[in-house]
Amino acid sequence: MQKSALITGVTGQDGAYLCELLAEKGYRIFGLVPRSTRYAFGNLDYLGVTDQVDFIEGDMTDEASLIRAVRRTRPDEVYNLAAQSFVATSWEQPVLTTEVNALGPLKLLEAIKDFAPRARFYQASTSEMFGNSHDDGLQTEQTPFHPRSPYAIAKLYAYWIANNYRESYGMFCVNGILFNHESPIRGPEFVTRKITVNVAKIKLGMAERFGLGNLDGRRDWGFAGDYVRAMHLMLQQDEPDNYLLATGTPHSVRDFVNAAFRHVGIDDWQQHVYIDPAFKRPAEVHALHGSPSRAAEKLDWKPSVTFEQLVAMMVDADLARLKGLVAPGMPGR
Ligand code: NAP
Ligand code: G4F
Repeated sequence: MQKSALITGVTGQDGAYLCELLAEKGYRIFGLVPRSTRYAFGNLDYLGVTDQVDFIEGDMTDEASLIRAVRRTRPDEVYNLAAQSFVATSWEQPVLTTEVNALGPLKLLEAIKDFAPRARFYQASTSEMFGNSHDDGLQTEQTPFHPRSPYAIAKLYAYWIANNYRESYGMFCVNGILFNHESPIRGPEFVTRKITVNVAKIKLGMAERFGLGNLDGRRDWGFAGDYVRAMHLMLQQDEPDNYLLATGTPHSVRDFVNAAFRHVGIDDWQQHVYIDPAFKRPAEVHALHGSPSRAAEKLDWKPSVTFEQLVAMMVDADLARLKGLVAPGMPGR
């Protein structure tokens, strides 16, 4: 029988890659979209999957719309990817971030409990919940959390409420604790895409320099396409559980800058990058470095794209877009 999935955050980076995967698997896909972005389908268009999705208007802050979406679709699987996902913005809009990222999942879980209690639920949890906490430099499913931003604190609430609905009501709720994952359709405000867009512009003579904040921040960057495969696998297990996804190989922002410029044959990248304090954060997470061993063992998952391949893929996509090789507006962000 055909399976169905309801995806919140369907127009985001992960939403688009997940749609591509589920469409290949023959799912009926329902996508929740807020009124404000009802027609912002750039990422879905980029991957050619817009036609595969039945869109339902709704917003994570509007409980009635979530109830209606779940009642109308009665999905087999729910992927809660919607979020105010930009950490820096969470200091500017902490209340909105909490309403979307913490209370949103609670409202969605309530709707599922009442109208589709057998649906399997995926919560997009994050390595940001660890903050600077680690065990010998490495984060695992057992590492204590110490969130450092309103974003991470809201996500920690969502993590626990998903665990709690599993324990309280026997619902199939899983948390994917995902480390940073990127792609050519990563939002341009995130550091990787900001770098690849600007490097492509500099290569093409369209810009000279750009500003960045903390170059010493270290992240464990993987490819979004790999990570959505694991989201799906988590919901196919016999028992619900939480899994951490990472590559296991961290790099600094400086490494990313260096690799992106190197890819286009520019060696003197220091001439093109300046430090702009406006991009420094009130509380920084200095280093995220995850161990994917449990996901490898239990889900038989491993990332397929290396750091160098990821950088090259993103820079090449931005070069192509800027040369007009991809229709304007694709992706539209
Ligand atoms: P993204 O590209 O920023 O996508 C977020 C999605 O949420 C967008 O479709 C956005 O719609 C939607 N959204 C925002 N506010 C909403 C609201 N009030 N109601 C309904 N939808 C709303 O994020 P992503 O990179 O795909 O990440 C997906 C999820 O994984 C997020 O929850 C993020 O926090 C989490 N996560 C991401 C990473 C990562 O490295 N990418 C790592 C760990 C966890 P609009 O764009 O139209 O506003
Ligand atoms: O690319 P970022 O903004 O991603 P960040 O804060 O790690 O968050 C992303 O990954 C999380 C998972 O760990 C997700 F939960 C979250 O939703 C999001 O997808 O920043 C990465 C690093 C930070 O250390 C930041 O301080 O880059 C540093 N950075 C330096 N200059 C900058 C800049 N970040 C941005 N966005 N812009 C800069 O100019």
